[in-house]
Amino acid sequence: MASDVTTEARTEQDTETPPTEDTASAPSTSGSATEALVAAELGGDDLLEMYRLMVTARAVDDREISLKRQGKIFFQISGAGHEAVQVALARHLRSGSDWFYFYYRDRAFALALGQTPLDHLLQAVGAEADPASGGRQMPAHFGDVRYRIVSTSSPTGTQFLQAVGSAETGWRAAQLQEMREKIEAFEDDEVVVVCTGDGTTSEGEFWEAMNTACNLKLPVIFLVEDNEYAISVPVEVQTAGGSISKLLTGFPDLFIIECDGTDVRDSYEKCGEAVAYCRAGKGPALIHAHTVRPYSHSMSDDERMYRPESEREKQAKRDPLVRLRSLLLEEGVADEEALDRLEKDVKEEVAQAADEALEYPQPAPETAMKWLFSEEVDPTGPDFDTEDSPAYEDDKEYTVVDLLNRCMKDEMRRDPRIVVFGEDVADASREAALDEVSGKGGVFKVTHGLQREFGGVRVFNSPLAEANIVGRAVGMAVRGLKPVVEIQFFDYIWPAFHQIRNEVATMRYRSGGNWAAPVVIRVTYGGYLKGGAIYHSQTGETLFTHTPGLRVVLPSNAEDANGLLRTAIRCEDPVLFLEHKHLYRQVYNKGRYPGSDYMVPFGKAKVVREGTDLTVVTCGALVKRTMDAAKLAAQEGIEVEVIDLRT
Ligand SMILES: Cc1ncc(C[n+]2csc(CCOP(=O)(O)OP(=O)(O)O)c2C)c(N)n1
Ligand SMILES: [Mg+2]
Repeated sequence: MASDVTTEARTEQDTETPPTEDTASAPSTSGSATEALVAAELGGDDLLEMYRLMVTARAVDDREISLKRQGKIFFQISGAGHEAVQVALARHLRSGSDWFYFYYRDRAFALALGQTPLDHLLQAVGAEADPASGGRQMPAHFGDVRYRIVSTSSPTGTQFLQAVGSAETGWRAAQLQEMREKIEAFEDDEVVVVCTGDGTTSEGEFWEAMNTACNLKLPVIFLVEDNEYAISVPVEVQTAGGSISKLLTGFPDLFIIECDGTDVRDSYEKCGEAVAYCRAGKGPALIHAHTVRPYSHSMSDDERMYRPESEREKQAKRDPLVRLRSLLLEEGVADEEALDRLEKDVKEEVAQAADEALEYPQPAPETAMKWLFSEEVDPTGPDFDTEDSPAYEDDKEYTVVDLLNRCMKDEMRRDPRIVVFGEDVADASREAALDEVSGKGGVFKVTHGLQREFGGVRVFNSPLAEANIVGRAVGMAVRGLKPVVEIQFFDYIWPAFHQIRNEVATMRYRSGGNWAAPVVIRVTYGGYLKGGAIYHSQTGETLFTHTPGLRVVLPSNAEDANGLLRTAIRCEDPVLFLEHKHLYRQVYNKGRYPGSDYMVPFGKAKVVREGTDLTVVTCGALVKRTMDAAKLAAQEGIEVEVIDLRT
């Protein structure tokens, strides 16, 4: 292997005997994974095919750069220097069947899965026909339902937990036939690939994802494309010890391998081992690929401001296109003339695609709000309004907690896609204990008995990590599960705010309706608790009502809570369902069980008191307080109308 990077293969770690410092750091040839490697050697035709893809990716970048200079597009970020490992890994994967969470440098990867230069250029020009976002995102935010490339967003690092959630969907469905039947084209040995730069591994969500992927032994391939910089910040500032793969040593069942990401052969061989390991169900894999970044971070950056010329020259020699071209010549796969012709043809093809893309219209201004919510299923419409025909069984009165719990039970019986998870929501994670204990079922008991009835595959505890809960839920929802997750206290929702605001709420919109994350996030909020103090009392719903793409619900009584939660679960939009803690077990807001089809639509407020002098518009726990005040006002002859917003 012609390489100036040290490559190192590390075998699956034996979980029984944790590696000592020596064994953990010693390079060794891989054992079981290599044996499972079925990939054949790369032949001349394979190398040529890979070269064509890499040249195409670079040509698209170069074309975009010239379009940007001409003012015809508004931004450019390239995949230059990362192409080799991407096309090498792609050869081990099943396009249209495995799942992909990319980042912005994965152009060659996307092309290798089947996308065309036109697909990418349509996004660059902001065309409505852009398959990734319908003209709603910046260039290089890849996505394509045909190839299971889930919509890429701009925040670095949000992809990891989503990839875990998508892998976990298969893992759970494999254990439950009724769930499996609902998951589209599910395969037992499928893998989920998630890509990242070196800098982005510093995000906390990377570590949360690693933790869960290892804990559940999920088939997630983490590809770290390490170009040694995150914009201007070098890797040794970013990562303790300067090597992410060394830092990860010790994660159980994680297969770790390094490769020269600018060398197709080395990358192909090492990626093959990682894929074989994951397909065999042994756990997740980390491919640490050493790449280069010959074109600055983006066109908004000039790396000469922080990288000396000598360093830039050194990396230019490792440009994967230069290296593969030399290899093809050295091995006599093609001569100079043939390669020149190939490059010329590709450039012409890409130039034509660019001209074509420029002819496409951008989305019309009146479509600006399209895909904020589902265009097909409208939870504000009559299909979700059975409020006037409750099917009461008897006159018994139940609390908010009772009727929320009842709604979840009804819905879980009806729809095997529903999974419930969060902190302490299970009855007992150690299932053997269930015979002897009554079960926890949430710190406020709202999920009590769900695990006992529906099992641990559908009802389970998460780690104590709120982004983990919501990020995984996104990855499950894009695959068709219906996660109904719990954030234990509103005061601790902030680690998940990033996922909620930038991912859950935007998934449908930013992908031009191709992907959606209809997650229900139940959250306890509010106070009136003795001793709740500042961290068990917050409301803060306005931050979410100002998040486009999210529905926010605040029920004030038990019947509404039941009907609104059913709407939240059955609709196709993401919902933040706020449950005021003080309302959970009051007597005044109890209600009768309204039947398993009772739904209150979103956007429909309720006049809870008639009045002609004054109107108070309120919601949640303040409904009762307002009613009390209205009674006092009535004694003074003032008739107050009270409206409960509900959503
Ligand atoms: C959460 C978040 N923080 C900051 C940014 C701005 N940003 C975009 S790319 C980038 C550097 C990423 O570096 P790395 O992960 O090494 O990937 P590379 O660009 O080097 O391939 C930064 C800071 C962002 N998009 N998202
Ligand atoms: Mg980097």
